[in-house]
Amino acid sequence: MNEKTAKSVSKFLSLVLRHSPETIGLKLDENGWADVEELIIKCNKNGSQNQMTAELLDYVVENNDKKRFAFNEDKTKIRASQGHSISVELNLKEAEPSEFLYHGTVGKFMESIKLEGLQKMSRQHVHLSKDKETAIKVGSRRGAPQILTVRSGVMYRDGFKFYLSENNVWLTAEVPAKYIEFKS
Ligand code: HQG
Repeated sequence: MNEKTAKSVSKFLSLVLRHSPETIGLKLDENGWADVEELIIKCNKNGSQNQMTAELLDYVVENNDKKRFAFNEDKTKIRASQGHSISVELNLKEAEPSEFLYHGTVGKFMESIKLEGLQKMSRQHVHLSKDKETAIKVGSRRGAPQILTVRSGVMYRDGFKFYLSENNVWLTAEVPAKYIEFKS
């Protein structure tokens, strides 16, 4: 499998399974699942760059660098494991985080984050990483990365809820500024 093809399919799936299924006339159920057969047909009718096949979908689910997508048990349905902007009920597992988690961002957002804390912006949750390396990758998508250390242990003990997605991204509703260390 050509890695360039796999990446382009992953991007297209992120678009339709996290943000705008309507671009290809797809409907997700309330838990974010799309019917696999319907997805394949609609990708092929509506502008996927690559010819979508069950094999290609299998490959992307298995080999995706961040395991962004998952099948249900009998592989009739597929969904994104996190990262949605549309409202879906993922039945995320609540979990106790380690003492610190990390968030990668860029300098231009810093003033606002100092005032408002980390907000979920257009997504359903604030995304946090368990190590700095991952946070650096997340921040680098937008420019020179700035890494924020989140006092997740203290937040948790103060009653904030944390969730761990299927693909091991830490999620929470918001991080008030007082729980953020601005020097990493
Ligand atoms: C920033 C990717 C101003 C925040 C990644 C971020 C991740 C604020 C941007 C996942 C703010 C939102 C999510 C505030 C937060 N004022 N800016 N109060 N609070 N921000 O893309 O965390 O590859 O929605 O720092 O790897 O960058 O797509 O969130 O820069 O896991 O699977 O607002 O997306 O995963 O951006 O990335 P995003 P994110 P995938």
